[in-house]
Amino acid sequence: AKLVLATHNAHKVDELRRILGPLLDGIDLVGYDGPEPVEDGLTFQENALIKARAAFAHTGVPSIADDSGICLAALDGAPGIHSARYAGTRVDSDNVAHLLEELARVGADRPEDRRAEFCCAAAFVMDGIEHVELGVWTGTVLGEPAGANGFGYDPVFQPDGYDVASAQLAAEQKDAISHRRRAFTQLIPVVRAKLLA
Ligand code: ITT
Repeated sequence: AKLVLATHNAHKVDELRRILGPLLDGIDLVGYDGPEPVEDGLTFQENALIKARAAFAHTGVPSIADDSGICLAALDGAPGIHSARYAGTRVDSDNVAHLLEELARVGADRPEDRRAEFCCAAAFVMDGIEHVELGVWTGTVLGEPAGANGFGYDPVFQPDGYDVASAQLAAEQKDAISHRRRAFTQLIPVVRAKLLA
């Protein structure tokens, strides 16, 4: 059975291929280069469904999608669903710099003021079926970037239980505990049940 992965973000594709690999026995995961829908949902879950629906509509093949981002209580949940373009561009280092500026602007200096959640919504759409799962990874935003692994906000996200940034974890370490892992670990049994039924 074929399954379309409806993301254009190469970093997500890498992580998802690693995370999903062992779970996809009997399923052929293919990329998506069709049109990107307008992501006008108000939640990660809505936007993940919008992307999976668009890929299914365009390809006719059952599709999965990832919508993700980082949320800070000190910033009323920002950048949230706007994480990819928080600084007005898609440049990761600009987005990280903007996040640190915003935290400085509101005086969120102490670690306890810098609590953060990475969220990932994983959606599955095929004929007559729509399903979405949310994965959350909690931590703290650091004062300055560290590490070169991962992407996006990984250089300033210190996961709970670790004393390094997510960008200082090996790929397999991040894959084992991330918001993306949590969301897709919940989604894939549903995909398998429907696809291989
Ligand atoms: P697609 O819509 O094509 O999937 P995108 O990059 O536009 O790709 P999103 O709208 O879901 O996807 O934005 C996700 C952003 O959230 C991403 O660009 C990062 O800035 C941030 N992000 C998500 N997961 C992350 C992770 O594991 N590590 C670091 N940053 C992450």
